[in-house]
Amino acid sequence: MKTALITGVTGQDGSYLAEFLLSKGYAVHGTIRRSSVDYRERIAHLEGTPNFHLHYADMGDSMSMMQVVGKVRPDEIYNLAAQSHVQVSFDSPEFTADVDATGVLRVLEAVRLCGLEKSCRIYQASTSELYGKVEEVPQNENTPFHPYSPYAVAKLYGFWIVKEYREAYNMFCCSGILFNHESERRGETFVTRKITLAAARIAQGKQDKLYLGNLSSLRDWGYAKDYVECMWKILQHDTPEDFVIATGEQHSVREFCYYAFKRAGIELEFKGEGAEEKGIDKATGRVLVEVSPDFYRPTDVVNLWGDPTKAKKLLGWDPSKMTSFEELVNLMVDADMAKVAVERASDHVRTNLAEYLEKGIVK
Ligand code: NAP
Ligand code: F7E
Repeated sequence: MKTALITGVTGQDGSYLAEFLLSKGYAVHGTIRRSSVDYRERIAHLEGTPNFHLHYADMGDSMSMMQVVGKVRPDEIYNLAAQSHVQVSFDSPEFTADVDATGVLRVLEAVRLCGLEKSCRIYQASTSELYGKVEEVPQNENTPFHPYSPYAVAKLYGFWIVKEYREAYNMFCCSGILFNHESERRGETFVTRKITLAAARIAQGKQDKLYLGNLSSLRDWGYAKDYVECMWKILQHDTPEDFVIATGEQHSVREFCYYAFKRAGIELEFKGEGAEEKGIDKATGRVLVEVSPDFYRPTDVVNLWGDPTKAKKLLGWDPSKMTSFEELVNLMVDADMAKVAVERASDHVRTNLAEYLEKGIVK
């Protein structure tokens, strides 16, 4: 039985990857952080599963990293832990650098200091944000990097230190340059999930309007569940190499919004430009989407489009067999429609219960 260690197992990708590796027969160990409230909802269904184990460790704390690597002695490490929100990286640049840049070094050094550099394969969660202010479209493994946020600059260090350890110490460590991948488990402040949740709430009368930033920004969006399999494939490849993983299709934030509202039963029409642009419900004339400059970034990456030719050739990655853009939007909206319906039902029960208690109908 192979043993894998996943840092960031409580995140979107970590939770799907843990499920995937368990299904492949791995013993899966994940790192978690102490929190005053328990936010392990993405992995709650896995806790108690044989072969699934959790350990406290923080990317900012080399001792905890050494301890967990030394104890688990993994065959494979998937380093997914990161401060992953680009906009937040402008507010917390030092924390982002510590976790997303130096944190990678801590993992690599922990492997070396535990004497595992010959046996342990390491996957680093790199990102299309490295292309930033893009210098060519679409982007592949040879496209020059031009990071355009504190997040991307930190991730660039992660990319290069992985390459350095591969060359200097002959370690099997690789970066997956993954383009945006989303799911029903996506954090609620990333644009796709913010939109699908708002579409569900607006359709069910729980929210009036959605405020967004740059509607024209372009992304190559895939489904997270499809992407985690590629992380594993990258580590099963004969030689340690870096790979772009993407769908090869590009859509705007505006388009994502249009399809999400459509799935929720609302047809939007966009009128106006820049900060004055609005998404209007065609049936009622109500303005449901507005632009708020609060969501603009000091520097924004606006033209990401991946070219996954290398992964197609060497890893058998076939985007045409994966979840399509429209299927992705639909599955996210459907999940949020169900979530909001459950919230409404429990609101209803609470309101009725309060009324019955007040009237003495129930005691
Ligand atoms: P996510 O949902 O934000 O998950 C991030 C994970 O990192 C969480 O488990 C989080 O723990 C953990 N973490 C954050 N700071 C930590 C620290 N100081 N010490 C230990 N753990 C810490 O991100 P994701 O979407 O799954 O992405 C996974 C990785 O892929 C990240 O490195 C991200 O930068 C990268 N990436 C993501 C995408 C994408 O489109 N999703 C694309 C390219 C690359 P808590 O739950 O305790 O916060
Ligand atoms: O923004 C625009 C925003 O925050 C996408 C992370 O997983 O993918 C993710 O980073 C675009 C940007 O993702 C809003 O300006 C408009 O141009 O969903 P996002 P991201 O920045 O692409 C990469 C690959 C990662 O590596 C990261 O870890 O959408 N946008 N209006 C908005 N974005 C947000 N969040 N909120 C808005 O209201």
